Amino acid sequence: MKESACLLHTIYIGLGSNLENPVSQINAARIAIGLIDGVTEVAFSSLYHSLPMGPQDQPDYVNAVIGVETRLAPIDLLHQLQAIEAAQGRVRKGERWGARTVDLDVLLYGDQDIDIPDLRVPHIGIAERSFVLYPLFEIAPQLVIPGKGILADLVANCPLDGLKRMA
Ligand code: A4P
Ligand code: MG
Repeated sequence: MKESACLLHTIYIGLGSNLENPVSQINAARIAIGLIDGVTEVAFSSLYHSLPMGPQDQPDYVNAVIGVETRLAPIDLLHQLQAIEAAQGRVRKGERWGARTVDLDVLLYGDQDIDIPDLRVPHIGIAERSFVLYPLFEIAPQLVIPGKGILADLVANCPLDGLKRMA
């Protein structure tokens, strides 16, 4: 794993689940992320209940955002997150935006713009999704999203779309 000369970055990861006890899935993924070698949790949002974006014949989602610090290279972090998805039984059926036990998206990697075959950061949907913007704003209200603008402005212009913070 490449840790080497990389600087310490703050990374935000979106967590989503709508299968097999979503709250447990999110909590298990949070623990697994904290156990990645070289990754330290610095913030974790509330859990949010959200209506499915995409196909409507699937259960509602639970979403959250975690902030971590790491020197891992972006692609290495992505591979670690994909291993966690696989360990939690994620099956990719080829349907876009279909149901899943857990989905871990790299939302932001410091202030970097990354566009390589397997990874685009900021995440492509970051600026339009209430289930990403609101939990992110809860833990990092000062953020500016590269290429998109001030997070507070994006939140102010994003309808809740049924998003509810869970107790
Ligand atoms: N990939 C590229 N950039 C990234 C990134 N920044 N983070 C690539 C993570 N992966 C990234 O992802 C497909 C490919 O994206 C990967 O191979 C990776 O190399 P995937 O997880 O296999 O597939 P996916 O998640 O079904 O596709 P996609 O288009 O990423 O979907 P999204 O954007 O993750 O949306 N509704 C609610 N309410 N809440 C949700 O969380 N999530 C989705 C999935 C749909 N509807 C939802 C929710
Ligand atoms: Mg995804």
